[in-house]
Amino acid sequence: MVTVKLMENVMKANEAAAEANARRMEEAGIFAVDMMSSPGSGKTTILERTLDALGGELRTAVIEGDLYTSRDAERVEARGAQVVQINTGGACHLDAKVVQQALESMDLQGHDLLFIENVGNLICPAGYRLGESERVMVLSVTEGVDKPEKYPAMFRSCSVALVNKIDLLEVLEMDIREVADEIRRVNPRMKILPVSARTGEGMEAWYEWLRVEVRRTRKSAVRA
Ligand SMILES: Nc1nc2c(ncn2[C@@H]2O[C@H](COP(=O)(O)OP(=O)(O)OP(=O)(O)O)[C@@H](O)[C@H]2O)c(=O)[nH]1
Ligand SMILES: [Mg+2]
Repeated sequence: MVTVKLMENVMKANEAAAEANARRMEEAGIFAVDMMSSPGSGKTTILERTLDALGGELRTAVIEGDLYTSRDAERVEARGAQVVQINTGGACHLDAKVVQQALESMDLQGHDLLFIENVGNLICPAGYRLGESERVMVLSVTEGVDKPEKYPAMFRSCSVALVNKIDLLEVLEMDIREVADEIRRVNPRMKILPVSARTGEGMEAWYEWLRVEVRRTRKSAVRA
């Protein structure tokens, strides 16, 4: 059927562009993270805090994916990062082609770490590789413990879950172990980092993970 073929072609073109993006970033020795979550889980707040903490240590750039506005881009730019805004014009996810265009306008050699904040959506972004080194998702505790089972593709496609807003656990009468168990039922290999971007609790483990991955990426770029 024609519609199936069209979709196959779209996915093939995306894979090819994702491969090209991955190669470019590997050559430049950049560790690239695709940050995904539902709207409002705290992706931008986590980025702001991360830039404050690691700004003096890692040269960090950000690609901001948003439907129409540049509000998140302005927030991270204020923290000193080089930022490229992508407005999808209503599309519910980024794809590798638009990221390829964004990479063209960036000084890749001058950076160690690239965050790509995807459009807030727990479904569509999971299907599109961008050429990232790792996929990281944010699940805020206010979203409820049933989300891993209801949106398994996103949880299976990521290697790290930042469980955000743990400062609210007490008000919500929630146990973080219950959230972790639900995630592991869907993805037993997920690295789970409970954090509060508001208070900073747990954020050091996230920074350490980033430092280790950046070092590993740099080393393999030097060897190649
Ligand atoms: N209590 C609490 N609020 C938080 C925390 N992290 C973020 N928020 C708040 O949650 C709201 C949404 O945060 P954002 O960082 O904009 O979320 P986002 O995932 O970037 O949202 P989109 O880009 O629209 O998908 C803001 O009001 C933040 O201040 C946290 O750890 N604790
Ligand atoms: Mg945001």
